[in-house]
Amino acid sequence: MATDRPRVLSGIQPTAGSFHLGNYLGAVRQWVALQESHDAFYMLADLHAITVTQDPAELRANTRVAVAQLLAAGLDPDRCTLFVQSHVPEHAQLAWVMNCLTGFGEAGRMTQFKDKSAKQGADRTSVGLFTYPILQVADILLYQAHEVPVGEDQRQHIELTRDLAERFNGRYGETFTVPRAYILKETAKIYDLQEPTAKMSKSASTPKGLINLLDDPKATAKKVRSAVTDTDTVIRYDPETKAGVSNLLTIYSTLTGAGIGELEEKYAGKGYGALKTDLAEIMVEFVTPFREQTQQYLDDPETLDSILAKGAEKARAVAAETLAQAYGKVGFLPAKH
Ligand code: ATP
Ligand code: LTN
Repeated sequence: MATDRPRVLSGIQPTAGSFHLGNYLGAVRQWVALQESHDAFYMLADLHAITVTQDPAELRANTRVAVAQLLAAGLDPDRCTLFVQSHVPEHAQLAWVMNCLTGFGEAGRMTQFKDKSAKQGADRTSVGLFTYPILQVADILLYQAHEVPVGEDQRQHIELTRDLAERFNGRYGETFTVPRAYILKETAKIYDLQEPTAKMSKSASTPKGLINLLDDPKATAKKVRSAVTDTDTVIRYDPETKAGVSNLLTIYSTLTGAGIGELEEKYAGKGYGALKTDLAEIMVEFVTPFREQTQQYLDDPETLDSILAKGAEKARAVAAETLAQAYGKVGFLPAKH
């Protein structure tokens, strides 16, 4: 793999049985594209997954399903390094160092933590959830990543990564690359089909507006056809006043490559029904082979395991070198073997 390419790193949590359309359009699609131009590292963030209560058998199964989906989406283990976070112990090791560099108040200002802990209540919120963003910082800095492809909801965590990289470099000398968030404006935030002002999320209050890629395509088509729009009938991209239609146009445009303007023209005077029916069909054409390919990968666990073993080995080589540098800078006495 060419090492003069800029580096990207990103991760996704294996916390659900299926990725949703927001995960795919907001993040995974960019991962696939970036493996062509970048030295790409992609990770199943299983250490992050246990910051909320997890069933061990489900976590194991979901991790495999997540790997299979990433391969079905187009990640190629010959073009990127695909690995499981817990297979690379350096993540937890660097996270400790980063924990000690982060202010308590600073961590307390992370909005995702505030939202999630408010929902769960303080007593049910783990300290792991509190330090979750700092583990994410370690994930990124270990690989000296230049860019981090994620959805808009992760921007604050990337800002924290930049702050901590600069703080460490300032205190101990140049060690870490300061990364940038790679967030495409068009797909930074995909919205719930029933509640088009809320982010599409696996933890939505009802599954009706959530498109899971592994769901039955017929159910998916139905969800698209019953997406909430507005009482007007004009098909125009205007996220402020026409959130539902604009979301559908974004999804349509990204999946087909057609420009938004082109779509506005195509559906001028045709009404929402036509747009939804066509988009439902496009979705079915997208998810049907995706599901089949995911299943094929799942049916071959030896291949999955060997991909992950190779990925962990490649990831560890990079992570170990960065960790050794960081440990040395902090003043840890080198262990003699
Ligand atoms: P949660 O239910 O906790 O909100 P999630 O559904 O957002 O979880 P994650 O595993 O946290 O899923 O996200 C994985 C990746 O997908 C991240 O890069 C995130 O920014 C992106 N992402 C998630 N939801 C969306 C969305 N609605 N639009 C665009 N990107 C998204
Ligand atoms: N918090 C991220 C998942 C994640 C991640 C990372 C993303 C864990 N480590 C490192 C980018 C870089 C999320 O999507 N919820």
